[in-house]
Amino acid sequence: MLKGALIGCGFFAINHLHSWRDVDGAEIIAICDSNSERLKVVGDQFDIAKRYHNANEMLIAEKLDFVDIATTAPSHRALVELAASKGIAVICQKPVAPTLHDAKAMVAACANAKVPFMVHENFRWQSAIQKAKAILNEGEIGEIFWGRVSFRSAYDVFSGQPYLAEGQRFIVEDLGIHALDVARFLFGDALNMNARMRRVNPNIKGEDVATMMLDHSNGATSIVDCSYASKREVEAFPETLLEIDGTQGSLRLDQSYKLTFTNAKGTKHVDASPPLLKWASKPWHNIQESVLNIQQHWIESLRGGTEPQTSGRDNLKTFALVEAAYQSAATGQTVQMMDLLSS
Ligand code: NAD
Ligand code: 89Y
Repeated sequence: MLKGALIGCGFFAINHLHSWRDVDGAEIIAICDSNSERLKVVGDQFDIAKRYHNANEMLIAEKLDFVDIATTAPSHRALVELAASKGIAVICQKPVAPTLHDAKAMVAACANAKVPFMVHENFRWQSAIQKAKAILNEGEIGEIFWGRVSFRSAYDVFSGQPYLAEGQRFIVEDLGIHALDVARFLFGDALNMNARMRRVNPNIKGEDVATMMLDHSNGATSIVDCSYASKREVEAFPETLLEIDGTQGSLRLDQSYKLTFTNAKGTKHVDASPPLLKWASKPWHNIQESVLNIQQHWIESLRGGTEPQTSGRDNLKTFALVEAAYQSAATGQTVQMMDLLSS
């Protein structure tokens, strides 16, 4: 059993802790939160006796194989660098940092300390997205030339995560980041970014609508669009929808996890509904199962000595797309990814 500790016992960490109970080969032996109330509520709920207010004290006192950081972005760099300084493998929630500069420093700190580092970028681990990827890998629709990754909702995310209403940046940094990672997962790395953004909800500070266009290095073009201002007949939260066209056919992931692909052999319909884990609740269950999947992947990567799919190094390419989207929206210009990644 690999022994881990969790830092940050807030809203989303509950999903981490439920998942850690289900992951094969790992257990959480200690938790840390600077907020005493959260420490007590979560420690009691998950029956974890070792509780710390200070991450440094916890990392000194406990013998750990890894640490799982589930705080919000402003604290990520200091906590990841702390883990690296102690030689402890580290997972960090998205967005990895407030700036690309910080993200690069975190990746460098872990590389210098030879510490495995994964960003908890979980949407690609949703079973519907995995099923779509498997169909593409089997060559069912040929070579992809166009794709769309879309997340449009009017779900109230602010009651559970009030900080989302406060930042100058909102939907691309918080949610679009997942859709951009899914685009990279399905269509490959991006060469450039064009983005347009706006705020519709007057009660928040950041943008809640974004439309992004990417050229991928294999020649495909994609649209990644997200909105928290889209009132639909049936609320879609938190489903990521896909439209993909290839030289031999097409694939669609429509609302209610309806996956369809068409090629010369005809059309196939697949129910890509996620499992409802025993601790999960709708509509969050597709996100919740992806937390279990990514945490299991982390343990397998640690055990096998392999780089996790969304390692810090890999995630720089997703996070740079976020930065590029804000730059492009602010200037109206195309942003070349090479310029951001090499600077
Ligand atoms: P939250 O504010 O509810 O919880 C954060 C907790 O961290 C708080 O209890 C706070 O007291 C604690 N904390 C902050 N700094 C600390 C420090 N230095 N040491 C110890 N404790 C500290 O936030 P949340 O909504 O749970 O979000 C946490 C992260 O999870 C964010 O980065 C968010 O973007 C991410 N998130 C990811 C997903 C996903 O699907 N991957 C979904 C929701 C949220
Ligand atoms: O924080 C966000 C995330 O990562 O997934 C959905 C969310 O909770 C709200 O946009």
